[in-house]
Amino acid sequence: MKIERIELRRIYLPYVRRFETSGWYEDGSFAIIVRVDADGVTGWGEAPVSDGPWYNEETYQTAWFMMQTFLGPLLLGADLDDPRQTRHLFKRVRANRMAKSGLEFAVWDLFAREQTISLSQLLGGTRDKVEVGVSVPIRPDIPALLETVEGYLNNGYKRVKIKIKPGWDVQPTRAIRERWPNLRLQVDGNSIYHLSDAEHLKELDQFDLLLNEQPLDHDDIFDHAKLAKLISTPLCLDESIVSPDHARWAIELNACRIINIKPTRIGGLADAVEIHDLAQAAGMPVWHGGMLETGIGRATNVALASLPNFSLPGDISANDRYFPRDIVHNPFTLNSDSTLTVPTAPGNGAVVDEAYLEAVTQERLVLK
Ligand code: OSB
Ligand code: MG
Repeated sequence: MKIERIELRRIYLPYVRRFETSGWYEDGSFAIIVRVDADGVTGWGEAPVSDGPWYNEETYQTAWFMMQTFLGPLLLGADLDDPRQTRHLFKRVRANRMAKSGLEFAVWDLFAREQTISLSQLLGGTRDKVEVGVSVPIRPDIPALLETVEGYLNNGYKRVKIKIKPGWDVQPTRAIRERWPNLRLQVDGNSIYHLSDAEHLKELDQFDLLLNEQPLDHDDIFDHAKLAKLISTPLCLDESIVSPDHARWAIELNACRIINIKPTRIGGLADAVEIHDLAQAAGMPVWHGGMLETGIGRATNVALASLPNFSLPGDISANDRYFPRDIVHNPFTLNSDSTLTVPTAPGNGAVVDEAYLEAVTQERLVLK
């Protein structure tokens, strides 16, 4: 398929509540929504970038610039036989993986829609439902945290992740564990700790956590391998795993026992599938993380999470946990077994609400 037109939209879509981590907070999504057109077919993608370089180095401004100046022109006019060729087109451009993935997602969606098969099918998915949990932001105090968690449990989520930071780690984890002894619980420090905090992090071992996600630096693998020897809670890497090579290094160094896969952090679905396969061959489970995506990125994530080695619940909650109103007509709803149903419609399955998308668009650019 020859890519004839690329449209970028930077949106602002308010969240239902503030999302706060160890290093930043957000009150809404600053995602870039991508539309590509070829042979009368339309594909949609999303780069879930934010207003600052807090999670990784990208922001909506850098991603916009990279898409407009380098990545868009590389993709425009390209005649592709397979969506996996997109990563080769982009290979000369270093890093900027969220910018790449927004475009790459749209190309995958385009191919699946053209072949009238679901994105899950095109990626090699094997499940019709994916298990999901909820990621709970840092809250002002313990009563507020317990109330928030209780609300999500009442909604039907059966796995909870809490954001932690120094001064908000052992205590909130203990409070949740005491109240819900059997809850599937995990923590995420978003790179706020240092190896010298190992003794402190070891205190979390008493709470029977599923995993401890990315306590150390965003680009560290080496010290995580050291930390892994000092604590019994399974370490999971998020920020540090940005390519199949990084996954291989982490596996060979025993820097983690679990990998959080976010295709946007990795630069696209092709590399994400490669990491999935690599981990599977090494006997390592993966799970699907989230970046508070709109209904477009969320549909892409659900399709990827239908692959067989995604064996822990994902951070892919139903749309209404994030947005009062989303930019799709068919938001996901939570099934009673804490799953989302994998779309079977062609492509990622998202039916874009183009009128509302237009209403929340802050900036628009067409390349053709
Ligand atoms: O570290 O997993 C993370 C959100 C934004 C940036 C980083 C992270 C997160 C989440 C939320 O934890 C996951 C989600 O529900 O989308
Ligand atoms: Mg994380």
